[in-house]
Amino acid sequence: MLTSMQCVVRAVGAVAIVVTMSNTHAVVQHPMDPLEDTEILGAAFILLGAGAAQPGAIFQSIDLREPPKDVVLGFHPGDPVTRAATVYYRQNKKSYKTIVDLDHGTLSPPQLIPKSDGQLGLTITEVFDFTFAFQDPAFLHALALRGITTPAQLANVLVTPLTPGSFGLPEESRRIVKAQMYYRENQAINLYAKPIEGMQAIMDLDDRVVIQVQDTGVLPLPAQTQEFDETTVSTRYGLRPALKPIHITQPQGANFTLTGNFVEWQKWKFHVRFERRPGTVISLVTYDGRPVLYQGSLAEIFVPYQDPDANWFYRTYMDEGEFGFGLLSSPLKLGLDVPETAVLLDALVSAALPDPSVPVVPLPLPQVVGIFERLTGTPAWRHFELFAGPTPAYEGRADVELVVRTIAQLGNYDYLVDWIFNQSGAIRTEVALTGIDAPKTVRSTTLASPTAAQDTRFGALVGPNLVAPNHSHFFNFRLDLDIDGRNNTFMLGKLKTKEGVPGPRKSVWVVDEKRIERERDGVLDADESLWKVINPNRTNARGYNTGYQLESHSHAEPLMKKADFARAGFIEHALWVTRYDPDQRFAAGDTPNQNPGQPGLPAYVQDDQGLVNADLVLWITIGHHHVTATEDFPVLSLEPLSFRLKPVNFFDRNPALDLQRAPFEMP
Ligand SMILES: [Cu+2]
Repeated sequence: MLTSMQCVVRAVGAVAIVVTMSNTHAVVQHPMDPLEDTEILGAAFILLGAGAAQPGAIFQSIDLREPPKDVVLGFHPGDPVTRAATVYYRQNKKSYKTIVDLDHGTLSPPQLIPKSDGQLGLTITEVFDFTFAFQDPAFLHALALRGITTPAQLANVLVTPLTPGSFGLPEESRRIVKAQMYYRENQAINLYAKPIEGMQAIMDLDDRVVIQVQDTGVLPLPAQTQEFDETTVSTRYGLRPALKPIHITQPQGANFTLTGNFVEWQKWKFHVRFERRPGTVISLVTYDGRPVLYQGSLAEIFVPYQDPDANWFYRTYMDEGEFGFGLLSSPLKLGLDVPETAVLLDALVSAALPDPSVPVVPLPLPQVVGIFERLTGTPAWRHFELFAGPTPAYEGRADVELVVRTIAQLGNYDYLVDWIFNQSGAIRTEVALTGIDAPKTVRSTTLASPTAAQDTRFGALVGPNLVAPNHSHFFNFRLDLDIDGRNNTFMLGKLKTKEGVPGPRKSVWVVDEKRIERERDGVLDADESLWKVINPNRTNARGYNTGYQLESHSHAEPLMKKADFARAGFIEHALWVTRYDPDQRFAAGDTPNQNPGQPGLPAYVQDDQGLVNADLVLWITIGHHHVTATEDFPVLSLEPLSFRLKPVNFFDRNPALDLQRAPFEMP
């Protein structure tokens, strides 16, 4: 096997010097390990060297292409590691996909992505600089109508590029963003306090021009900033007294180990890597050596706003596929974002940043993954027995969890994603929303204002002259379960009322279970269902097939007509069960941006593959309908959503029975 460095040298001799200088990384140890800087650059140089891409191409993404599952599962430490990358790039206003074999310096024939399959997600190089807008007469005219004319005032205009969704409008035939402008005077943290409302600029990202400025009428800017730094809050509203110190200490160190990218804690072992689009990817999860989850990752985010205004209707963001959850992840602060005992990991992703020296920038993202243990302050299990004898009996064990956390800033919002492992064999995945509601400038200052009824039809007044329109947040997660091995079966349980039972009772509830045979029957809603994946070839001591149940704690219905979310068709059902396909990683497909079709899960299940005794992937959507409120501003307190995978007949008894009494238990 060639090293990636040799590939680079082979691809383009001279330019490779740049690469050599940055080759300071540890060698790849496992097929699931993330791409290194040399591999990211190597993939780009292979494309350039082969003439598939020309200088100036925008390498939208260069991500690890995992080896086939057999290869990964058959891998032993020290074996040669096969490396490949999936590359999406933009060349001469066209988008292409190819797979680069980093071992041999070859590539698959680049596939043109037609507009009917959508656009690539945005790149930093395309949205970095909007100075061209300030040369556009219509743009300047609309600002001038709002009293923004002098160079100093124009320098305060912040242009935010918003993805346009897909509504069959003429401008959508081009690669565009719709820009919302904000006026920024001295704001440091809340840049969204003064929306320049009624004005929208449609920009062509290829031609770097404003193609249309829409003006639905001038509204005065809100007078007040909405900063939330300690000094501003202290001056405006006052601060409560400071807390006395609270410290979390682990005097003998953490109970988990990190070897390469593998984490081991209690009986769990898993691989962690970080990717540009999904952020943290958890792979090869085993409990006590038994396979549970081959891979779990965030598979899409969809955030449709619920305001039909000409400047708001299109705001139906696909935060992962259009922007990149990993790319926009931010450093974690010890003692605040994560406990002071957390271990922070750095990551590296490909970024199309403007840099004349390299075709793509391997962008280091410091401290974006936090791993820590958490004493939850609740028991894992307990029983108090009053009637045990002369004195009551008590037996219980303290609950400790292991958390893997990432936080991304997607525009005004901040999203936490936690993968939480517990001692009872369960994995809980939590998303929490914080950050700033996207606000809209209005005339009203209170509900007593004459315009208030009109202004608050689709949202709440969160400050003087500011309404936060209602919206939803949907998160889809891809769960490639391998319960005790690859061949699994999905069982759908329904709780039903059974009448005509013997004795005085008129009814009881019972569980009706059936096997889901094919993909089109594996499209499921969140009623009184039990979703279970079993291994039909394995049983526990009681004779049950070993299994895991998936339970949603945060289901949300679409509440819109299908035409308004066609490209996010995954939200129409709470759960989709598909047969494993390495090319299916994202719930709305690879290119949801401006996608006019119904990509992703609705397309994946078209071939209606069999699901019995097969390699299954579960796709769960959790969501939150955000009815905005005054407390959301100027910054939103954490709003949590979650789902959980829990063992069902996987073990012969409570797996946490073997917990020792904790040394921190008080007498
Ligand atoms: Cu929200």
